[in-house]
Amino acid sequence: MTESPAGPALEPLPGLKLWPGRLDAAAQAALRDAVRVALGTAPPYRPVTPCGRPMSVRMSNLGPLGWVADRSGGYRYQQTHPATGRPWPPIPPLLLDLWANHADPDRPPDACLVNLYGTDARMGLHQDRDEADLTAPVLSVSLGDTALFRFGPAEGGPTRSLRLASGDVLLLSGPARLCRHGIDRLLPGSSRLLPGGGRLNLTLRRAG
Ligand code: MD3
Ligand code: FE
Repeated sequence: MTESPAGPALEPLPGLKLWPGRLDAAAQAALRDAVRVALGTAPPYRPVTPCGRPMSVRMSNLGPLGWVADRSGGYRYQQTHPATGRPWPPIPPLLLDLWANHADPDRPPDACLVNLYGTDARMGLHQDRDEADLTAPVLSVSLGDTALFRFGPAEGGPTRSLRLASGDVLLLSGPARLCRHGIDRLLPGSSRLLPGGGRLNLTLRRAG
């Protein structure tokens, strides 16, 4: 697997660590292809928020548990795809290796949320708190077009933004685990990795 220099290049908030370009072009293409195959049996769909609004980001999941949302059940993790009723496909080994190297070698992830952004998709500021153990880290991998990622302290207050480019890996641990965050917009045309453009974000978690 592709190795990069030892520590994270950036730690803009305590516990928020960024490895820019952690995956080289070959690793990005291999991961893109593995996810594309997996999504053949777990088709991306637009989750509907409890207030009835379809999200602009399309989602699917990999691994034993997947994050889902709908009008009736709210936000939760479940073992099956809401439309097909089938178990989610496995998490690709490359992602499990990244987790072992950067997050926690002793406790593997049991969920990988797949977020697909079209040119106009966005994700509003939120906290991730549907996981059973909120002390376990989250690891995010970005592929495709660069995104403007916004983040700020859990308690509220000023936010900052950061570009997440294809191949970047972000770790949210400790004090950053409950930070508020979202995606303001994409920079269209910034990557040629995904046919037709757009962005693919993979977040590894311990959900159960
Ligand atoms: C900070 N995804 O899936 S990745 C999400 O780019 C999510 O699709 C965004 O927010 C995306 O929940 C941002 C960076 C990220 C992911 C998970 C986090 C930041 C996080 C969990 C806790 C704190
Ligand atoms: Fe999030």
